[in-house]
Amino acid sequence: MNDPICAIATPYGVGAISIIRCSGHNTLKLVNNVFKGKDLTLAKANTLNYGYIVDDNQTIDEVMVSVFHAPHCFTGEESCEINCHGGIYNTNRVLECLLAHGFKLAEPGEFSRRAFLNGRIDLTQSEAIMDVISSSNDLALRASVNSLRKSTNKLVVNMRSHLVDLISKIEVNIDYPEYDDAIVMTDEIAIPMLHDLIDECETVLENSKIAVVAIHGIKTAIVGRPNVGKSSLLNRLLEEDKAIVTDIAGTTRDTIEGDLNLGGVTLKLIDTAGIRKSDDVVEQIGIERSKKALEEAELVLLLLEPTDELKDEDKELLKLSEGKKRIIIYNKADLKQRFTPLPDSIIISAKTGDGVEKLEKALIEITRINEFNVNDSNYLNNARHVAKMREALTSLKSALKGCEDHIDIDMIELDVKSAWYLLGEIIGDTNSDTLITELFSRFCLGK
Ligand SMILES: Nc1nc2c(ncn2[C@@H]2O[C@H](COP(=O)(O)OP(=O)(O)OP(=O)(O)O)[C@@H](O)[C@H]2O)c(=O)[nH]1
Ligand SMILES: [Mg+2]
Repeated sequence: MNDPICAIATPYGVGAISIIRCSGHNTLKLVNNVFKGKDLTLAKANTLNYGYIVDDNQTIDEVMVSVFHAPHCFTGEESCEINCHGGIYNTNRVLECLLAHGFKLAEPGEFSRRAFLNGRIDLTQSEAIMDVISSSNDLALRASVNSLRKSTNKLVVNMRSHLVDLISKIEVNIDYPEYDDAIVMTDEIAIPMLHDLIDECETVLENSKIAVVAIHGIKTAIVGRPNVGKSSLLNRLLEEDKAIVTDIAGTTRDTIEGDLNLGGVTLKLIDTAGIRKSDDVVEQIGIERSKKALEEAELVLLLLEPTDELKDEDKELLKLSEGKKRIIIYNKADLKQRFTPLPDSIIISAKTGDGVEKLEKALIEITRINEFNVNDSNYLNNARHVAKMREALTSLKSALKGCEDHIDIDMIELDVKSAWYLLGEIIGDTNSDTLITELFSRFCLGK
């Protein structure tokens, strides 16, 4: 498992320096065999050592080698990083030299996997490393760094600890029935605890929805009949002439996207082709794309004209967007027609900008972005974690239903344990020994 491995850790290309990472059994001895300079096997931990990589008496590169001793380094193994000059050829030559002298080429993610297997980081932290790398805005970065600093781990460990409390109470009751009547046990102990756990899971999942929106942006489709001013609204919100605007109905044929930063959060706006019956093949394809954009959208901006009369297409769009987060907008308010707007709608003029500020406020409100505090640590920002938490919630609900239906407590315990395992999968801890150790640590002395 801890065979010596190495890999180039910097991007492929020419730069100031490139780094080759080495880790595993005998790493320092093996590197020392091709290193001319100080004896690396005697070098102190966390030192930088100047020298040359030499292969068959040929000097390949002038390098600095940082030396780390187990377990106080990323992988938890003896390891080093060779800082080469940042060229492609010389770096590859150093790598080849290491491969010829006892190292294996590391697989993708193998350093992090070893860090995880050696207990240096948990699964959420290894995923956070990837999330940090792929962050594209400040919130995403801060949320990933929080997770790197174990915020997700703490959240999950805390919930699991409540689950262990419940499991231990059930087990004690099975072995030493404090309550002769199992129904009393479930009604007085299990049901209130399960309610608390379910509430906690639901709160975290609800916060996670807001977090995901805040971090990754919300897909927002602008839909409506041709000519209602969808492209004008896109341009107005983005403050640029992104989409073509004309008074010809059917101007927009394909979806047009643009990111709107609102209060530090991204709305991924999608302008769509106007919905109507059309014989034009290109327009028909555009309309299909509009419907798809609407279907996939997390938020819909449905544009109407300022009149009482709803056309069939308007009715169709109102129906298609029902149940979704949506804002109904009457555009062209500057034309000042008398009409009775639908409830909770917003009246604007994309042309003059009137009402657009109100619309922006409504956008922030509907996404509840302003409720999200990246430092709160009561959310999950990784899709896998959210999926596992959802599964755990299903198990907890099943346990609660079991209690309410007065089924055998052993069966209820299975569901509670399943929730414990599922949450464990978030942090990469599904070892039943851990449950046993934790369980017994809660029993009183002598029992
Ligand atoms: N008076 C007035 N005209 C507007 C307003 N918004 C858009 N228009 C005009 O309405 C026409 C259509 O605007 P677009 O933004 O192209 O409409 P659209 O919904 O994107 O149309 P399609 O792409 O054909 O579906 C243009 O002539 C715009 O100048 C507004 O608030 N007031
Ligand atoms: Mg348009």
